[in-house]
Amino acid sequence: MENRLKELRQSALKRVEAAASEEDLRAVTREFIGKQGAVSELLALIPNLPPAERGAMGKGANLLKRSIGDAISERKLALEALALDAQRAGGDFDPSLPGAPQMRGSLHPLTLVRREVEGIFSSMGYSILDGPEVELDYYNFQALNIPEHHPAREMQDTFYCDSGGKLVMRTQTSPVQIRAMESLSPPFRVIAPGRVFRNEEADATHEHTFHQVEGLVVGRDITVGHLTGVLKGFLRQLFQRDLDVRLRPGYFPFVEPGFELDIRCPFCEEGCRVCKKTCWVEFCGCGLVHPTVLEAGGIDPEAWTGFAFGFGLDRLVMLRHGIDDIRHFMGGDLRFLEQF
Ligand code: FA5
Repeated sequence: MENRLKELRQSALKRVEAAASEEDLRAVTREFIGKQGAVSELLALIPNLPPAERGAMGKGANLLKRSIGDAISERKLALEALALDAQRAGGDFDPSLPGAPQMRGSLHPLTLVRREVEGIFSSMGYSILDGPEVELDYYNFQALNIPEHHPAREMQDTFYCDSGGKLVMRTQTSPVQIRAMESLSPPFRVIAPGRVFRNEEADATHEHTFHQVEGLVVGRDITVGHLTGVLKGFLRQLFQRDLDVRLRPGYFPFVEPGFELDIRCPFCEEGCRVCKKTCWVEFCGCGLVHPTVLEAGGIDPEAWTGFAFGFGLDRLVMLRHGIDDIRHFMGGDLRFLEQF
């Protein structure tokens, strides 16, 4: 039996060495290590051997099977390399032909507009800040003048991350206001774009995960005029023309007075689908920073004042590109994404 193993090894390796094509290699595989090949035949004889010899024989036959298999794979690679060399040498290979086309990705529309927004505010001297998406209740609510059990908590359905209610998925980018106040000395101006989360059912204009851009300016004698001036300047650059804005009273516990700022519909004069025939489109919540919030951020409200705003980036992108359903953004449909 041992001699048979040796013989088989020698003849199989010789055949592999001599193989000149894949077809030859397939034949060697069949004859030696296939289901009915020589090695399998040998394995079938093992039960007839004396028990003391069976183990060594089985091991030897399996090793042989593996080494023939390895030799076949090696020879296959060598034949492929030879074929490529021959093709190149024969002049059929044209290195100037274009390669197989590759699928190219593109930036998401939200990323494109976020970068544009960051560029405009940077040009106005604003720094760009980031904040954690999993946030302490303290920053998301308490320090923003929304204590526990305050009815304003009902305005934003919250995903809580722990049973104690200390950790939340941030419902707004406003907590970055407090983090900014803690880490910067006034005067300063910052924006903080980022993802926010609300436990809401999705529809054409609402998502549970969406994006906001927060703005905060702290300085001396800040007024509502500064606030509207900055937002009008921003909108002028974004839409490349002057757009009227209007303020309506709006309640946010962290600003006083607080407003909703609307922009005149960029698409029509008499009312259209986008502005729902009102000629005005809601743009953001905003106001002058509440003294209690400045204090929570470690800033003296007697010496400093500020304004803040927060707008939904998704809705802005929808407005910009006439997108009718917010769910397209995270739907993963390439036909939508490839348009940007
Ligand atoms: C706020 O979140 C305040 N933090 C904004 C603010 C900042 C006010 C600073 C004052 C000072 P509001 O809940 O209205 O406010 O959300 C702001 C914007 O987020 C909305 O105008 C809207 O564009 C967007 N938004 C709110 N909920 C959703 C949602 N479910 N899906 C998509 N966008 C949303």
